[in-house]
Amino acid sequence: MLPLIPWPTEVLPTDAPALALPAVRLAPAGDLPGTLLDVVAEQLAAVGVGRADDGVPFTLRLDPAAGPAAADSPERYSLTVTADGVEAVAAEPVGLLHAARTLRQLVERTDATPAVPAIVVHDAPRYAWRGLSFDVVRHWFGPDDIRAVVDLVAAFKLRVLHLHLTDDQGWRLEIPSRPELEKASDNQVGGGTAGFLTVDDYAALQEYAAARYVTIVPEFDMPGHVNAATHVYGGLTTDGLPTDAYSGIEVGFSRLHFDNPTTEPFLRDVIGDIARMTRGDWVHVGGDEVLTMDHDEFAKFVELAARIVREHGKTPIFWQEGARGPVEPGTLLQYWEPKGEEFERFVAAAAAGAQFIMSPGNHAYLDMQYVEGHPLGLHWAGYVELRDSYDWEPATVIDGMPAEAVAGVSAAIWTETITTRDELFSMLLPRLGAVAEVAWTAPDAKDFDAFAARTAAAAPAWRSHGWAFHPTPQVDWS
Ligand code: TNX
Repeated sequence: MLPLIPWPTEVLPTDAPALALPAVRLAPAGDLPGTLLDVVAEQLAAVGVGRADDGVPFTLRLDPAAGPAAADSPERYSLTVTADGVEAVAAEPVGLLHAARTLRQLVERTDATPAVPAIVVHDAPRYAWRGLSFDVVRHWFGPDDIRAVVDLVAAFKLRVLHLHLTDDQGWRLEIPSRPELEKASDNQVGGGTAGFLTVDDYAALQEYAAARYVTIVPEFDMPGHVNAATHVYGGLTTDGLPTDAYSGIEVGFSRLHFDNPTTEPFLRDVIGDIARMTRGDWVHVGGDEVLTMDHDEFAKFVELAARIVREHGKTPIFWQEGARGPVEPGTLLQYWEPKGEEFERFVAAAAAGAQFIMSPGNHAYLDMQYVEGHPLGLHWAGYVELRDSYDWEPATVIDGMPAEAVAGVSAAIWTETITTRDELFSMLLPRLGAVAEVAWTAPDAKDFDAFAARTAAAAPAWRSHGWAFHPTPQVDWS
């Protein structure tokens, strides 16, 4: 049983004996970024494989012919393990890191010397957009926890970590033009001390993620979910009075007002600063669950926020509600709630050039309880056991939507009920592996029983990395 998650395009075991791998000597053919080699070494160090001049040769080479025969993804790669050493070949540097991640999952540590089976892998992802959306507002998770989550998503070859940074309970990112927002950082669900990413924290996090080929996508959620902002800036409300701090878990009650003269300057300051601080191409501007605003006012917010994001050279992302506004080609919409009556709107948005990130609550919301009575999580989208996270098809979730309109898949974890890193990881694992496989693996190569067996085989490594996981009865862990 090869503990590979997500399952690759082609796996060709060979008859050659396993290769002992106490240490590797990284042998880049041609110029490769030094940070890439360091991160490759870090992947192997995590499973006890050192880096040494007299180690087993591990050749890393760029070659457009890498990967499965028909693959055109820039992430395609091949990995070959023989008795003489290891070779990774990829079209682009990210593929070399994917090869190292595959190698990391293959390392067996049953005895003192790590070893890998002799094998050939040709691999490429189905979707380019493979991510996790992570709420660091409802309960505060700081830079160390976020880095641990970067490591986890990277291990499953995901490319995007979307951070939900603002909501009713707190504001989690320093905005230099609006320094008072820090006053809204020391609150979370249930009250208590929380925190805030400074400009430097945010830059360092993005650098850490970028070295692992993970892009941080920041979200400023508007025009709802803004109580942290109205708590600091009373001028954003209609009576000019600041709202009270909020530490409950209701949604939908807070809002901005389009015609209030303070509103557009606030959007321009916040979106402008976030865009300037962000290395990636995207800024998420929310748009979800505004339950107290009419259609026309909401549409004006969508148009304005998208325009400001574009003025700063970034691409806007909205939750699916963004389809209620004018949609420009290239806009990304994140599907989350199965609302059949909105499907026509989504199809129209796709026809206008929008692309969809699929995060269906009943499959990809990893803050849903596994089963009734599970000690953590909510259940508004149902109970989401491992198999529910695995058995779904992104291209057919929205009736009538062309398959090409799907940019990819994002799992999501909201933290109303989740307070510690172990709780967080026990909701992410093993389900994040299932969503990663939905995003990466060809539909006809998926098989839940095989996935469950690979999950069991991966668990010892998770334990040794200190990654908590939920021992769902859908897996035979023995
Ligand atoms: C819906 S998903 C929300 C969040 C909640 C989440 C809880 C979305 C766009 N909005 O505000 O935290 O449900 O599962």
